[in-house]
Amino acid sequence: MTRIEEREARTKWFLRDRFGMFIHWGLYSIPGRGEWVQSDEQITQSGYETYAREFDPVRFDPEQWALLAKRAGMKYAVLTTKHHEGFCLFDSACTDYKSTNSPCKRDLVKEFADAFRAQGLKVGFYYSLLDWHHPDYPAYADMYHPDRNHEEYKGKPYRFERYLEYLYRQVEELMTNYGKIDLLWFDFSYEGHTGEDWNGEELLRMVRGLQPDIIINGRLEANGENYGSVMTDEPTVFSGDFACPEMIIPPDGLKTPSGRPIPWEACFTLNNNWGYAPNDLHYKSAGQIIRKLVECTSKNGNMIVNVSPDAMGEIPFRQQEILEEVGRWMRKNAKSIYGCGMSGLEKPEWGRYTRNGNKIYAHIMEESIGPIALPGLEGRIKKARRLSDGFEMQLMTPWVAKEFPGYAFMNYGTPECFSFTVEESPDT
Ligand code: JFZ
Repeated sequence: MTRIEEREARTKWFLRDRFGMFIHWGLYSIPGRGEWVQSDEQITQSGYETYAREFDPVRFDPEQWALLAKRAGMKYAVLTTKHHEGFCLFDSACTDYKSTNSPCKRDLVKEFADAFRAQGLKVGFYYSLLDWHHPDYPAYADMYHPDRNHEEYKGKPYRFERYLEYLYRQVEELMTNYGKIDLLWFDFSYEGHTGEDWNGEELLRMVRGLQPDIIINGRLEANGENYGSVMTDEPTVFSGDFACPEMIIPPDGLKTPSGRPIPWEACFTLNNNWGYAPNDLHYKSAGQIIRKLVECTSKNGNMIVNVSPDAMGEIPFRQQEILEEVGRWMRKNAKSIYGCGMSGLEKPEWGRYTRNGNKIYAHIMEESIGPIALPGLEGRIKKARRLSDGFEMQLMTPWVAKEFPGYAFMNYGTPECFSFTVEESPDT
């Protein structure tokens, strides 16, 4: 099998599942001004470390998180095992900067993995390549490494190889001590960095050796703005299995130059922060999330939606509410998402199609005051049923249709976004 065929085989479950939960959690949940706070506000190392000495999420109940994800219709979850701040939510033997060494005393990664797996969800680990805490992590730019902006640190020598060793050992721990891991999400390579700079070949060989079925994102050599060689017909070892556009949906999905679909997963925040930020109340509505999920599916992509647990370990109530509402829609309509992808039909003006085999799902997103027109489907719809309640959607009488060749028409009048099934004849 070629590398690209292996990728297609590995990502089957992922592309079927379509919808996941992202979880950004770390010491930054205490200041509550987003996960970049240490860098944004130039907080010194010793200043930031005080958070590690108080971190104690006594209300962390991973089963509740897993149940929320499940009720929302999500099929997998990705937790920040270590974000850029460097604090580990797992019991790493390589550092003292970890949850088991804070008042918390718990291996949060282990509890997360066990609880999500027990609920039948796939388990993913986010691991930051950047590490603002490690003394041998090079300055990304002074701007991104607060300590190096302080006179005493300027020009202080560091040995990158030691950081690479640390990175390798920690990823090895994550791939060894927590059972089967379904997904690994590296974050991220920036100007000038490539997969090689992270000793990526050895790193990936180790990961795939320990977790043969794991799928890995492309950020070992890419970021949220460029996708790297995952986009080519001949991916390298560093390419990863899927691209991860950030807060954006590629207008036409993603394809290699020869036209093979590239697996991708768009990640979105619920408000405007990944990390806990209680003063950021700019929340997206459940309807917006649903429409984005439909859009991703209609373009052969996945969507992963972020929650930001607070320092006590609880997912903010507003975030829970949004996901519960998404879940109410998913319980009735998920057939139009799981296992679905591009329809091959022109995008209709009232919404979007998704497709699974010869079933087409029409997601009506725009209010209509009359019958809606389905381009390209004249004479090809065997029957149409609303997904949510099995209601028979009436096809318009032929005398109207004959004025508009090529179109089928359906009587329809409700303002919300919902979906119905049309069965196309097999010859299409
Ligand atoms: C990264 C992180 O910095 C961020 O905190 C969050 O975890 C997010 C999911 O991933 O954010 C990025 C990384 C790369 C780019 C933008 C945001 N980029 O290059 O455009």
